Amino acid sequence: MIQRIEQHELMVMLTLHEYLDTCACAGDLASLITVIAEQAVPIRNAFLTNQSYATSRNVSGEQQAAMDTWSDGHLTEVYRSSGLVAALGSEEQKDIVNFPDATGRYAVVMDPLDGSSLIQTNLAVGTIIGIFDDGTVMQKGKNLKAALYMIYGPMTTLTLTVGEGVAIFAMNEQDEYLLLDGDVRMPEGNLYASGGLKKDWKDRHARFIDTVEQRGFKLRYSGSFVADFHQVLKYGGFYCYPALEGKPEGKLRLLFEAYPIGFIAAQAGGAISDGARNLLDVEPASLHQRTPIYVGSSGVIELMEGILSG
Ligand code: AFP
Repeated sequence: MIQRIEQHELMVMLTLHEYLDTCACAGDLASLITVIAEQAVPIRNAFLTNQSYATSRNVSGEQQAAMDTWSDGHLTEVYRSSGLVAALGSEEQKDIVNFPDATGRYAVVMDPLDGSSLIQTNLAVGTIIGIFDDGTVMQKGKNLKAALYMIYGPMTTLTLTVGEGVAIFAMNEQDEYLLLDGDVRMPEGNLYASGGLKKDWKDRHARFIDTVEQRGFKLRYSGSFVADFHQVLKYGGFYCYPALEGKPEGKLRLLFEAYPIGFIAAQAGGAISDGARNLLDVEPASLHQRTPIYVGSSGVIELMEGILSG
């Protein structure tokens, strides 16, 4: 396990390639992770010419931003040409995409551009990826072999787990990822993000939010799950998009958002729940299944489950 590299040691930061060499993951998984992570460069460059909303809607009925469709199409072609991906489940595509010519057996689940409604505001958005190794998209999140997200913010960062803890990298001027933290541990902390209109919160959710606010938790909510989660990963606390009156499944998707982020959270000592159970243990019933999400520090997730279970 790579130990945390203290600030004064930044000059000896490992590259992504060197970090993956220290992990026990398969060589073709390291290759797939690398080629996905490198797409931060073309995706970031595409923002300038893809600011608008598309006329289309995704299968979840949400209006697609031009960057949603651009990044989805770009990453789909990257998987196809890699030959390593047998199947893909994407938030932006109705059905599972199969790649019959692939020699590899990886199955990818992804939200190609999370937070796309923020692109015109220049707030941080990102790409969320989960990787299974048996060619099957529809399976429990606990079976993931790797999960990663890139955030396009003041820095371009990559947060990654291959099941051996969590590492965070930042991209330098040569478009190379350098290790910032090789052993990320989520502290308890006191930040929270809660989606949904307050008038639609269920009583027990409202009681949970009151409880944490009484304990000094402060609101940090941007509208980008991946960015809000990253803040929780670093400082502690939780992000949630709860079940709402009239929307019992909440908003976020189980496969494309909850599973990869939940796997990373668990690897950093945190937890993910739908309010009652560990979401990584939930068998998906449909590709675009939504779920209530509470993800963050293990202590506050336990507190939440106690309050929501009454
Ligand atoms: P977009 O990708 O459509 O911007 O949605 C982002 C998101 O899925 C998640 O990243 C945010 O936390 C959440 O939706 C914001 O939802 P609200 O707009 O309802 O607050």
